[in-house]
Parts: sequence; structure tokens; C-alpha cells
Amino acid sequence: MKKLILSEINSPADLKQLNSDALSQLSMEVADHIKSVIEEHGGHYSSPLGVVDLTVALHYVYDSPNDKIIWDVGHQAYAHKILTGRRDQFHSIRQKDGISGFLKRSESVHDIVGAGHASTSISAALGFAHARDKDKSKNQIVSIIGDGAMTGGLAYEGINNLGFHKTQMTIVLNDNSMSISESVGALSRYLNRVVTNPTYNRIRNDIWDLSGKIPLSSFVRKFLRKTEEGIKGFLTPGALFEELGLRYIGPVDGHNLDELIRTFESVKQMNTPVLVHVYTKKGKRSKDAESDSVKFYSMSGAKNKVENSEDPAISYSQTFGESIAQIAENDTAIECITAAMEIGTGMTPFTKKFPERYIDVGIAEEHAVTYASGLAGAGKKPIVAIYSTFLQRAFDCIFHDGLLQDLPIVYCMDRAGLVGPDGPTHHGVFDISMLRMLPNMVVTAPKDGNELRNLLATATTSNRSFSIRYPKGSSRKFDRDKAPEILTIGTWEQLTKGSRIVILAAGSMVAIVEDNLNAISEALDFSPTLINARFIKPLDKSMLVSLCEEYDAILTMEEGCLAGGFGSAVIEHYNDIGRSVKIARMGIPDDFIQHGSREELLDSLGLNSMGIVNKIKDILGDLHE
Ligand SMILES: Cc1ncc(C[n+]2csc(CCOP(=O)(O)OP(=O)(O)O)c2C)c(N)n1
Repeated sequence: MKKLILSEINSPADLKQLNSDALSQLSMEVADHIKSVIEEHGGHYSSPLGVVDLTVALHYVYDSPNDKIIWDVGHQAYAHKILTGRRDQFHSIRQKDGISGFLKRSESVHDIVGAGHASTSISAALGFAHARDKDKSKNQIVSIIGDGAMTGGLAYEGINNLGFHKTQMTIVLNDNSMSISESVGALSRYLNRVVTNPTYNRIRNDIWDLSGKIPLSSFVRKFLRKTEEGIKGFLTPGALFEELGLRYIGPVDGHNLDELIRTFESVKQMNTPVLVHVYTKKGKRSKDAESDSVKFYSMSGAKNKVENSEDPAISYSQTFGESIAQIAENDTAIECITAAMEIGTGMTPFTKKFPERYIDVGIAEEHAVTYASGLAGAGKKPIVAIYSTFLQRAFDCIFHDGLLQDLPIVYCMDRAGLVGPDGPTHHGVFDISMLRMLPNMVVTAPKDGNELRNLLATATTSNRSFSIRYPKGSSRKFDRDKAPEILTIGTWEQLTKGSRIVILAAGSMVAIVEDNLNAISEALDFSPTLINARFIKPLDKSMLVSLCEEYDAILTMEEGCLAGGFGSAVIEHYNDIGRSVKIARMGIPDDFIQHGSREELLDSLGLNSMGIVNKIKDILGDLHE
């Protein structure tokens, strides 16, 4: 039996002792470790498996953390975690108090840049490279970016700056021709041409074979290299990067360890910016994931499947897709836009029905919004569906290109609230504050799937910029055959009538109160009144006036940050109209919430029945003092 290698690898230094066969075996063991943990506990799957060999080669050649290995997004960096001292904690990935599913500076000295949002690695790497040069140090800086992340504008801003300064650093373009779904855009088509250009590849392989047999410093080898470049410029499009001031090397087989190592060793000697174009197979070493990397993009894990099996209602994402497909039937001006998240946002029922009225712009949230403003200017009704956290990228476009131009765009923000295992990079908790401050923006949150459909119908007939936020998970109630209803903007809905205290619950918080109302009432000895505050902006101002006259106190609840949120809006309004009202707020505190299951996180913040009871007792206690 072969001796196992991974159990001996406690840091990247341990890799450097291994020969070629041992490195190959290590790759296999790392992939097996990833597969067994993720299949059981859930997490990303096809992306991390695709870069195991690449990661082994990088940690073999470079000296992390002295050399800076900077991963884009970070969802693929599981092998990096395993090889940098986190092998034994890997089973705890994405679970409360376990290691993060993304890179995290506080977790390891090898996580040079924390990430979760795409396309940041080149800019961050250039910052490290310039700092290194100012400090007259000699370490290497390497960023690894996927072809999907390369569709984001930030990546080009970084390349543009890098090519101009000619700073020595390396970009590894991990090209698997997939984003989460298929990569879109002209660059992806272009990269595909390089990888699949057989003439160039044959000539190039011949040159590599030949030059490998010739001494490194010889004139002939230099000549052959020059010849290779000439042929490359002639036959292949690496020229695009060359024109921007980067040396283009590739395409390199991302599963051939010897070739990868040889390439990185030689790139280390170059004193220009270099782009190494590596092609990899997503899902490598898993038959299922190799043949369907989209389906196996992430796994919920055998353990979680059992835990979550009883929820029968369809998710908010599905509700969104079905509703917009239904509403668009009678409104031909509706156009849907996604930024590389067709599946995640649940848009597929629409894209299947109206393929010509749908566009995936790539991981380009800013472009998505400004593009939507163009559509709106031309009389269309654009629906931009973007996760709450990623819409943050487009803040200026929402303000400058949408609202300021008075061009109506509908923003559908999935994953608004705590997303659970993806953690702080992905929690969608800032959108209420971010959008509420902008003049003329309507800000809403449905209490269930039926209301999401009603809000969509209201939005698409309102001729206003309109945002709808809804959380990850079950939509609670969605009647497929129901017709949508247009709501009056700025109206709330009273769900139960109680006494003493009124709870103003926004979006997902309605369910938390409604589902626990009996327990809450029992613990309090009275029933609070519950209001569905579906419009966060504009508020239901006339209802607010009557509520402050009828109740002792008000409790606001939101799955968003308290700073500048819905509760703040209520306080501001009472202050503006000169009413003194006792108000308590529940929501996300002024802190970054870590990862864990959504339920664990809500509980840890007291956003549950016990937390509500305690909060109400506190306010009422205050009143009697
Ligand atoms: C700003 C931003 N928008 C959207 C996402 C969601 N997202 C995570 S990974 C991913 C695809 C990345 O594709 P690629 O860079 O090619 O890496 P691969 O998974 O193919 O290895 C997307 C769209 C994100 N992380 N950040």
C-alpha cells in the first residue's frame, strides 16, 4: 500500500520535499478530502476540484506567505486551505465556529486577501506589488482569477493599471470556460479560441519539447522562445494581453503538474507583468461534477439534506422566476437582466419562456444597472435581479444612471438578510440603508411568495425605481394560479389585532412573529398587534400616526442592519412630525456577522420568539419605571 502524503503536509514548506509522483498523489488525496467533506457537510464542489493541481503547483513553486498568492472570489481555494495548515479543520468548513468557506485574513497568514465578491484579485495584487517595490523587497505576487471573474469590470481596471506601470507580478487566468453557468462575453469567446486552436497548440508543444532539451541559457533556446512568441502573436489571441503590456504565457494544461511547475518556475524569472493562461476542468476527479459542473457547483451535503427535508414551500428565488414569467406574458416591455446568476436568482422560468427578453451580462453588476438604464430610456421595463450583497457594487449606477435620470428600473434583491454558511461577504444586510437614502426609490419587502408577486406587479406598473428584497429560503406561501394584485405604494397591512404594543415587521420578520405568535402571547400574557410593513419607503405615514396614539410602544423588526434601516426610518419620521414615541428596534447590529446556518445566526442575534419576548418586556418595563 502506498504511504499517504497529505497527512504529512502541515504547511506549504512540506510540499517542496516531494517529487513529481508524490505531488500527483498529493493532488489526488487533496481532491478526495474535498469530496468527502463537501459531500457530507455541503459547500462549493466543482470549482475547488478544478484547481487542486494548480494549487499544488503554486504552493510547490512559490513560497507562501512571503510570496503572495491571492485568490479571486475564494470559493475555489479549498485546496489552498488544506495545504496551508487547515487540513484537520477542513471538515468544519462553513459551519458555525468552523473555518470560512472563503478566504479570510484573520484565519491564516496564507490568506493574503479576504474575498467572496469577484474580480478583486488583480487590483489587490497590484497594491501588494507596488508596496513591495517601494519597500525594495523581492517577493513574488500572484493573483489567480477565473474566466468568470474576468468578466467583471474591476479586473480590467486592474489590468489597465498594471500594464501601464509594467509592474512585476503574475496573473494566473484559471480558464474553465465556466462562470457558475457558462461564461459569457467576448473575452470568453476569445479565450476559447486560444485553448482550442490546434495549430498553435501543436507548434507550441513541439517548441516546448524541443526547448526543454536545450540548455536554459543557450542562444538556440532563446531563439526558439522568440519563435514561439512570433507564432503565438500570429496564430493566437494572447496578443490582446500583450498589447495591454502583459507577457502572455499559455495556454497551459492545468492538470499537468510538470508543465505547471515548469511554467511557474520560468515565470518567476521574468521581470514584467505576466499572464499565465491555464485551462482547467471544473469538477476534476469527480465524474458527476466533470460532466455537469453547474449542477455540482455547490452541494447542500448529506447531513444538511436530512436536517432541512421538511420544508415543502418553494423558495423565494423560484417564486420570483415563476411570477416574473407570469407577469411578463401580458407586458411585453419587461426585460430581465442577471449578472452571472441566472440559476441562483431563480430566473430560469423566465429565460426559458422569453429567451429573447433576457440577458446575462457576466459578473458585472455596475454594467447590469447602467445597461438597464439604457433599456429604460428606450421605453423598456428592466428587471435587474441581483443578490443584495452584490448590488452594493452598483450603488453609484443606481444613483447616477437610474434615479438621477428618472429612469425606472426594478431591482430584485435575492439573499437579502443573513445567508448562512457563506458568511459576512454574502450576508445581504445593507441594502435597506443603501437604497432608502436615495431620493425617489421605493423600498419594499414581501412577507411571502404571493406578496412578492404582488410587489412585482406593482413595480412593473409603477413607472418608478422600485426595489424588492427577499431572503434565502422558503417563500412560505405561493399560490401558482393566483393573479397578481397591484398594491397601493406606501400601505401596510395589519395582520393581527392585539394590545399595548405593536410590532412593525419588515419582510422575513413577519414570518418569525406570525409563526410564533401564540408562544409570544403566552410568554407576555397579552397579544401584540402585528403589522406587515411591506413598504419600507415610503412608510405608511397615516398608519404611523394612528399607531402612536393607540399603543404604549412600537417594536420594529428587520433582517437588515439597524444603522440607517427600517427602524431608523420610523424613528426619523416620528421625530420629523414631533411625536414622542417609545420605540425599540430589532435587526442586525453594527458588526459583521460571521457564518453559520441562517437559523443559528438569527438565534444568536435574538431574532426569534424568545428575543422578541425579552425585547417587549424590556420596553414595557422601561415604561413602568
Ligand atoms: C461581485 C460578485 N458577483 C457575483 C458573485 C457570485 N459568484 C461567485 S463565483 C461566480 C463564478 C465565478 O466564475 P470563475 O471566476 O470562472 O470561477 P470558477 O467557479 O469557474 O472556478 C459567481 C458569479 C460574486 N462572488 N461576486
